[in-house]
Amino acid sequence: MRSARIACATLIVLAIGANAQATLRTVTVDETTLRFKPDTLVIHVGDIVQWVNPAGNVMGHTSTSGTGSADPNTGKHWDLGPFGPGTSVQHRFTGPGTYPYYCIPHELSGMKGKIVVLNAVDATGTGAKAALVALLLLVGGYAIWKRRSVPATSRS
Ligand SMILES: [Cu+2]
Repeated sequence: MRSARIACATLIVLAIGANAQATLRTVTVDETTLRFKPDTLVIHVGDIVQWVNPAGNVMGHTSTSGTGSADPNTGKHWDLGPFGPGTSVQHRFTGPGTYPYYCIPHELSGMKGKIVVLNAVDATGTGAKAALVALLLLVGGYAIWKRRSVPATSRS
């Protein structure tokens, strides 16, 4: 039982450690619709978002935090670009929250997006899933231990 607990604790630590790794996530500029794709991206703290302006596009774009030019905090978190066709820009998200952003030259066309940053461990994270599996193993181990403790004479 003690070794099972230690194994589970190790699994949980490994799960949290693995989930703390930074992942590179991509948002692509679609010039046919003047939209960021996807326009809402859910990531985890520590992840890096890369905005890509594909070669073949013809315009420069920005990724600027805030809801628009009227936002008093526009550009407070990041203000990248303009980046031309065939180039990209990146920003690493270090705090949880919902971060709206937009493209300065195409604000009036509605070119905007949102990055939702979740804590490293949450209900939908792989770390949480691994921790749940570890907990189920712990519960399972306990159930097996209980069954074995039942005297043979009491079995039907
Ligand atoms: Cu743009």
